[in-house]
Amino acid sequence: MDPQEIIAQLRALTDGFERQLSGLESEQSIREHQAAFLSKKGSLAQLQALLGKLPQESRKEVGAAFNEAKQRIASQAHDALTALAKQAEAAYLQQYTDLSLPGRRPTIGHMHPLSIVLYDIVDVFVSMGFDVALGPEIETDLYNFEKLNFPADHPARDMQDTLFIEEGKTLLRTHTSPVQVRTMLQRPLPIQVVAPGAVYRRDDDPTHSPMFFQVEGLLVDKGVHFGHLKGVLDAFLHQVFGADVTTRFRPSFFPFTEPSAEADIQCIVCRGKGCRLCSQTGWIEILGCGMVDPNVLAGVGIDPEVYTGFAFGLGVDRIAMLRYEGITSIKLFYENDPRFLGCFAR
Ligand code: FA5
Repeated sequence: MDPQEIIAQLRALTDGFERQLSGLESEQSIREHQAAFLSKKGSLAQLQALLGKLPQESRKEVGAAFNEAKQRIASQAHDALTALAKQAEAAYLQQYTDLSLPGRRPTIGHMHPLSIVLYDIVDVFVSMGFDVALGPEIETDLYNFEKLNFPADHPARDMQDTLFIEEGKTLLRTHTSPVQVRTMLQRPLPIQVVAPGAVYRRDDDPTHSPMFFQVEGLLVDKGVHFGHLKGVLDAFLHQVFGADVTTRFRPSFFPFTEPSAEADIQCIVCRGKGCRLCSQTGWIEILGCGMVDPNVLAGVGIDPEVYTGFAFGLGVDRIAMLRYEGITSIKLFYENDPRFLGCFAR
C-alpha cells in the first residue's frame, strides 16, 4: 500500500472524528466515540495494522502521522469533555444561585473592651501633658515593695496576696506602682508619666480578677502640692464620667504616699441615694492616690526638701464595668466569648 494513501486515510479519519464529535452531547457518548477510534480494536488500530506491510524507509513518516492523529483525537475529546463539565456547572449555578441574596460580611476584628477603656484613660492624661512609661510584669520584691516603703510585715507581701515566682525575690507585679520607682531612677526631673499595664493578685470573685489592668500616674517637680493632684484627678473623673458627676476625696493609706486618699464618684446609677452597685453608700471608689512619700523620693536619690510629687493608681476593669453598665462579672472580660466581645465593636 502507498504510504501517502495511509496518511490521507488517517487525515480523513481524524476529520471524521472531529465532525461527529461536535454533535455529541453527553459524557458517555464522547467517551464511546473516543474509544471507537483509539481503543485496541478501534479504527486507528485497524489502519495501524497496515504499518508492518510498508517498506522500512516510509515507516517512520507514517508512524509519526499515527502519533499525531492519536494526540489530536485525545485532545479534542478532552476539550469536549471539559466544555461539557463547564456547561453543567453553569446550569447548576443558574438553578441554585440567587444573586439577589445579601452577601455575607467577613468578620473583622476589633479592640477588646478593656483596651478601648485603657486607651481612652491614657488619652485623657496624655492630653494633660503626661508621657507614657512602661515596666515589666515580672518584677523584683525591691521595686514592687521595698522601694515603695512597704514594711517587711505588710500583708501584701504575704503569699496569700502576692503571686511569687521566687519568694522574697521575684513576683508578678501586684500593682503598677513599681513603674514609679523605675521612672524616677531612669528619667531626669521633672517627671510627668502614666504607666498602664497588667497586674496580678491572688483575688478571684465577681469584681476581682487574678489578672487585671491598672493605670499609674506620677508627677514630680518643685512645688507640687495636693491641690495639683485634686485638680488633675477631678478633671480626669469629669472627662470619663461626665461633666455633671460629683467627686470626693477621702483620706486613706498607702505605704508609698503621705497623705493618701481615695477618689470616689457619686453612684452613677442611684445618684447618691444608695443601691446595689454602690452597696447602699451612694459612692463608688475609683482610684487611690496621694503625695509621694518623702522616703520613696529619698530612696531613688531625689531630695524631698527640694522636690515633691503626687501619684495615683486606678483599676481599668472597674472603670470599664461602670462605663458599660450591666456587666455583672469581671470574668466576662477574660473569657473572650466573641458574642460578648462583639458588643463593643466600634
Ligand atoms: C493600688 O494598687 C495602689 N498601687 C494605687 C496607688 C497608686 C495609690 C499610687 C496611691 C498612689 P489598690 O490596691 O486599691 O491600690 O488598687 C487600685 C485599684 O485596682 C482598685 O481601686 C480597684 O479598682 C483595682 N483592683 C484591685 N484589685 C483588683 C482585682 N483583683 N481585680 C480588678 N481590679 C482590682
